Amino acid sequence: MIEVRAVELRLVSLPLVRPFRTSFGEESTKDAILLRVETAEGGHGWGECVASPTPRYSSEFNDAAWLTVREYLIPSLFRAGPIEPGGLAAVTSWIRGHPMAKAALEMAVLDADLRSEGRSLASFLGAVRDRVPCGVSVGIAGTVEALVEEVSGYVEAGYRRVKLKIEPGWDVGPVTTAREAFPEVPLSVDANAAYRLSDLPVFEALDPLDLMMIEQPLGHDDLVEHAELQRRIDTPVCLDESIRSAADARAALELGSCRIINIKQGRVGGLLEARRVHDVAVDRGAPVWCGGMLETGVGRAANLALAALPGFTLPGDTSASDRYFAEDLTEPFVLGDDGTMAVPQGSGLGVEPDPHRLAATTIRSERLEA
Ligand code: SMG
Ligand code: MG
Repeated sequence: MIEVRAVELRLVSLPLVRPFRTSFGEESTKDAILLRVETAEGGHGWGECVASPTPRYSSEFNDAAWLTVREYLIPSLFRAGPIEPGGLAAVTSWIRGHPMAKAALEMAVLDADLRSEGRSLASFLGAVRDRVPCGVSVGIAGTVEALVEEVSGYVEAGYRRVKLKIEPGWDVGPVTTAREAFPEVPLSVDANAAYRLSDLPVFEALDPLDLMMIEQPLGHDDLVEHAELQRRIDTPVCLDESIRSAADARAALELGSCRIINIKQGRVGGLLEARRVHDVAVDRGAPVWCGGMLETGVGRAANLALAALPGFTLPGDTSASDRYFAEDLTEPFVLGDDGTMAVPQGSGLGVEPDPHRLAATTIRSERLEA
């Protein structure tokens, strides 16, 4: 049981080592809300919200998440008194939507609870490995030369899979060039919902390139047209944005909308729902992998714990700290020469943000008490 008595909200901004461009825009800083909960017993826990500054990847965005946490989630949590972390969803279920805000709070509550028990998040979730294979996500580059150079660096670093962001006008050409330059490297593409079913010729042209998957090619909330596309191409479709719950995962796999699922705990409302998505996929024989939202070390620790579950059989977007930041908030996560990263084994998340780094990166903070 855990009783939260105070919560600190904090918006941090970290410069990215290189701007990250997707089909929906470019980011040159990582702006994230961090939550620190304090318990009646004097413990604490951290959570990171994966929302972005603008509602492009999903309808959530930082200012909205901040308000959701402050006005609705925290008052509900304070009113609930002592709860099991698994009971948080019931306490906040009256609040429709806002999965990223809910996930951040659940992460903090789980971290506090597991710290007090001296148990790691990985062990609590059911991890079966202590290192996980890592991939990297490469933004839309200015030129194919720049793309090949960037991919070379990641391949040399040891990443086990390279995902290329695509959009109309940056697809078959650059992906074919990358395939020719790196014939042996496991490659995938991610469109972030930038295409329509009428773009079938693009996917037919990508089909012979031996891609591991095509991620979220069509509408962000579509399942039916993805099923139609999957019937027409051999390359597995992977869904990201379209999977917001275990129920969505079940629907997608039964409809044939995808053969692979990208699991992001924030997108599905938390680590516990993420585990349920994993379980649905394992039951149906579909591989899953851990997605990324350019998390700081706090959220990265949670992703690595999740990626250690048995069904996460494909490399995730769980890259090393130096792929994102010159200086992370926590001790940096480092890629091993074999392209794997260690799953944190300490209590809870197993990491703690550095107070000096926090002070240097915080642009807004607020404290709420029961
Ligand atoms: O964390 O390395 C990372 C980024 C992985 O490509 C990545 N994420 O659609 O999968 C995705 C995108 C969403 C980024 S939105 C900020
Ligand atoms: Mg994606």
